[in-house]
Amino acid sequence: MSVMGKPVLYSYWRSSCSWRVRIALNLKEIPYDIKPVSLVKSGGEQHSNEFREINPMEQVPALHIDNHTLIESLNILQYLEETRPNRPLMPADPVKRARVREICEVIASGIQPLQNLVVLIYVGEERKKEWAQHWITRGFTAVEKLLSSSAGKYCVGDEITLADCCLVPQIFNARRFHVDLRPFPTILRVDRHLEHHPAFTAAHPNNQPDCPPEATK
Ligand code: GSH
Repeated sequence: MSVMGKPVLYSYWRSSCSWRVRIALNLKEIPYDIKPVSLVKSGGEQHSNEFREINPMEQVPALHIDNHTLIESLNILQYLEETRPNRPLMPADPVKRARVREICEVIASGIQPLQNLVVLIYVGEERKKEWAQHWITRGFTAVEKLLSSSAGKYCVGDEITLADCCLVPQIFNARRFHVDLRPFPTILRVDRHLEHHPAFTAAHPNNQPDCPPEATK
């Protein structure tokens, strides 16, 4: 029988996709080690030959778990849910499950990829802020509408789900790009309920081992 060590998360402190997985690992109380991958050092360690073997998309996160290395944050979240069903992060009701996946998809397919580092580099320094603001605002307009009928205390009802794991890091990115969040009261309400939750704060970029000290000032 093979010995399975602690899961290892390839993560970057400010990566919203890594943060999604950190939150889920924390909520499910799965101890893990972090292997930082700097997205900026030497042109980005995600582009190294070594890391390309781990993730051919040259992106974080990747999670080494149960003797396998998994990529794609939503896939990783789903795997954790299927293999560690304690502290469920998906509702039992099929319609609510669909609502959770809907919110995850809008964020993970409709917002985050458009403001990812590799895209912003392509868009260029001059336009990147306006570009990110445009796409985040457009996506958050949809998320706000979805939450207006699904949210209780959290994105879907009153239990924390995978949708919350995706939303909170995306709000952080919105603030980073100075998006006006006033038109999104439900998003802000859910954020207020989660910002001091220990699983979310432990996963926050400022609390990561690779967070540069100047970022927390
Ligand atoms: N669909 C992927 C997932 O959900 O895991 C996206 C991963 C992704 O975009 N990761 C970003 C990244 O590694 C950080 S949040 N970017 C590196 C780059 O743009 O060069």
